[in-house]
Amino acid sequence: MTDQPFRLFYHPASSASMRVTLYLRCRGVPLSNVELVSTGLETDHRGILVFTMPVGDPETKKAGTTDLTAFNPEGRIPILLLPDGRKMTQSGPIVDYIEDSLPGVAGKAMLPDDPWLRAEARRLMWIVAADTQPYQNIPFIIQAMGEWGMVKADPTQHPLRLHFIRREFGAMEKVMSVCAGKFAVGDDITMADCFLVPQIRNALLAGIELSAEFPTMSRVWENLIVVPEVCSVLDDAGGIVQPFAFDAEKFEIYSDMAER
Ligand SMILES: N[C@@H](CCC(=O)N[C@@H](CS)C(=O)NCC(=O)O)C(=O)O
Repeated sequence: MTDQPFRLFYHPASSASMRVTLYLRCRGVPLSNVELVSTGLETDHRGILVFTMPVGDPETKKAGTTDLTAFNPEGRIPILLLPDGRKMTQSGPIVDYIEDSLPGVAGKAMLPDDPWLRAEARRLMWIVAADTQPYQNIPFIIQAMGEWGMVKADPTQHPLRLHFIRREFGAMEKVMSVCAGKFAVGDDITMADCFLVPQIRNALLAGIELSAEFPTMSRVWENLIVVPEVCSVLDDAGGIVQPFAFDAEKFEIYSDMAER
């Protein structure tokens, strides 16, 4: 590694970003190793959150625009920028790369040593990142209502969103009833917990009653939210329930127009 830090482009309103910031905080990676760079945040005419390049950042100046797609063609965060200009996207590969590239960081690696349990942790991470978050994502729900004729409802508690959260939480509850200890896999915090926390936070905004429906996940959640590092990341992002997922006023106007 060079003397210059990696730079993580993230936003506190982004649940995929929170997977990485939780990993960094819990793993004890100093800001001198991975600098946190908050993106800008706007909303479009539908009320959907749009992450932008941070005004005044050297990378924004280089790109000549605040349009995030100029920096990452996926248009998504988190993004890890290396001092040599390479960029990595996708929360899973980002945490793996940081873990593999920071041999000097003290403390315990955030995956179990046992290969099977390591795979269990990765299984939970993939269920969150691949099978849950994309289908319950508010932009997807708003677009499906406005453009593809899906039934109209409050985007945060839309039936499609609830269906996918319940379906995948049901699967994770079964997996965790075997592998969970104090945390998702055993008694130490792992990367699986870093992926679970923001997804549970989204589920709370959707009105899911965790303790009634998913008791193992609920127990792990209760243990997680008293861990100081987890608490501090949640505080930075506005609390244990996601505070701002879309612009309700713009959404109302947009969905009224879509109905006509
Ligand atoms: N699979 C990606 C998901 C990233 C993602 O969906 N990020 C959201 C914020 S939580 C985003 O940037 N959305 C903006 C957009 O889709 O235009 C990952 O794990 O990093």
